[in-house]
Amino acid sequence: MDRWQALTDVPVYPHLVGLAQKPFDLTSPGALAPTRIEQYCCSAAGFDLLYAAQRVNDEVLARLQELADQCELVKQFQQMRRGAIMNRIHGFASEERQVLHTACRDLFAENPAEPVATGQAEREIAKLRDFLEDLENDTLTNAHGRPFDTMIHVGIGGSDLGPRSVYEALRAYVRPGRQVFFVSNVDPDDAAAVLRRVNLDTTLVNVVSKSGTTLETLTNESLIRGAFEAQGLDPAQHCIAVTGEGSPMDSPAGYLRSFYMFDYIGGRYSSTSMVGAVMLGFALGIEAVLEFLEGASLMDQAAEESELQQNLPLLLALLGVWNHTFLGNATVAVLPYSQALHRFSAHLQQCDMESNGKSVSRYGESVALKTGPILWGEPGTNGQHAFFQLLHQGTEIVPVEFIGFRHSQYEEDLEIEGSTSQQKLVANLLAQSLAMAMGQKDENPNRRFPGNRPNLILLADRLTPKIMGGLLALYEAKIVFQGFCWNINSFDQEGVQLGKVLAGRVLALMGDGQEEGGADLSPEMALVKMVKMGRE
Ligand code: G6Q
Repeated sequence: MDRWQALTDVPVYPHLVGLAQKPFDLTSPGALAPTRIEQYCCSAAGFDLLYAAQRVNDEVLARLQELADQCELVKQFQQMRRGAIMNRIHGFASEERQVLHTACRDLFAENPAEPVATGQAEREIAKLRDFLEDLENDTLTNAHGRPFDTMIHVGIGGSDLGPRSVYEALRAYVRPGRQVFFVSNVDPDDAAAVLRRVNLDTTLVNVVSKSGTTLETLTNESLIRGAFEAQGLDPAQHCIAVTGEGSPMDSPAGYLRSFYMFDYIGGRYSSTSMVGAVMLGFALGIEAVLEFLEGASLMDQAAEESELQQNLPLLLALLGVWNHTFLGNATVAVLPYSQALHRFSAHLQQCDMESNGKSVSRYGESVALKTGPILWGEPGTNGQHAFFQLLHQGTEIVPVEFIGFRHSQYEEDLEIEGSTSQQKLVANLLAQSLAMAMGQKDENPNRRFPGNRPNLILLADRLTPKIMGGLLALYEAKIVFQGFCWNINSFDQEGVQLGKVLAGRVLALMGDGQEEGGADLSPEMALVKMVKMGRE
């Protein structure tokens, strides 16, 4: 949006503000007519986005298209995929990097958007294929010639949340006899609990850290290496690494095999790089990895469509901007009606809030409007028995993004009282969508449902590796489009630095550390004293 430095300067902005004064009334008779439901549907990469239950009409959609055009959202996405430097704050010190997570999956086109990065991705895939074949044909075994059957994936933040949510989503396809555990927290109980459950003799440890310097990951790696040594096993025979080229972890001595992720891939966007692929390849096999990448690639291509109502990621993004910036809703709930997606909202929490939780524009100026919403969620139907009360009758209006599937993964289902469990699941999703939109009148005020709670449904046939790749890429593109629209840098995370620095200072004081000079205690020391007092 270099022509417009702030969303408020974009010509269509006042028109959208005007339309937001009287948004489409979902509670009016016939509001959810069959024609509207059929018309307000956008399909791409195996997904249907049903958005009739949004507070939009054709006029709002036309203005949102103008917003996309005036902010050049698709053009910026195309530039990003082709290697433009997007991770920057103009005029100030910043990361100044390309943003090329899309290159990791641009393997299926004859002419990749950014051939150099895709070439690097192809080389890593080839290394992964060799590694998996070596495991398969027993070239790579433990010291006693036994095959590895377990992987502990050690990483945190972007090196954990995406891969973990993908593993959980695709557990149904894990190869018999293989299993993966994750260790992320520096809380020693996290590693201890996993170590109790595995047989280290046949376990591979996949240490994942782009920087190779992350406190939690290095601590957990040392702890786990110590556990191998305690059992008389050589950790170097069990550890593999995914790291940045030239990082402190980029050392063949300590690891059986190493895979690279590159500078131009942000941690929270890295699930389709080796950060997710090594774990996924071990668990599911190389073919599933390729399907996963293909699904993501199809969604990236869909995001280059110029028509809003044909571009599923752009539409998802701009409906979110409408709900947040123009209708003023502070949060958004992503509610998958799929138990397998139980960690997906946790991944999105990071991907969305670390990307778009920003207060300065790409020009270093304070933003005039709110940027990223608070994103949260849990699977349905469980959530219905928990926080849905607030969604239906609370004073805070929460736009909802439902995710559902026509078929279950395992297809182990039974008809009970005339319907299968999958039918019950999907029926509940549809019912919740309608109840939130249409509401209900009642003489008893406590039984009234105000309705007009915007929601949408993302629907696919079945949660497969390909669909999971598409879902991941869909939300990545949504986040990127929204960041472009708010004209913020969605690719850095300066906001996590201060806490890290203070933690280092506090940690030094937690030992026998003394404060230098000054009669007054610092807040850090005062707090440390409070913690220590509890132990005396
Ligand atoms: C993500 C962030 C952050 C990062 C972790 C782990 O976008 O940069 O969550 O992924 O701090 O970093 P390493 O992979 O370098 O250990």
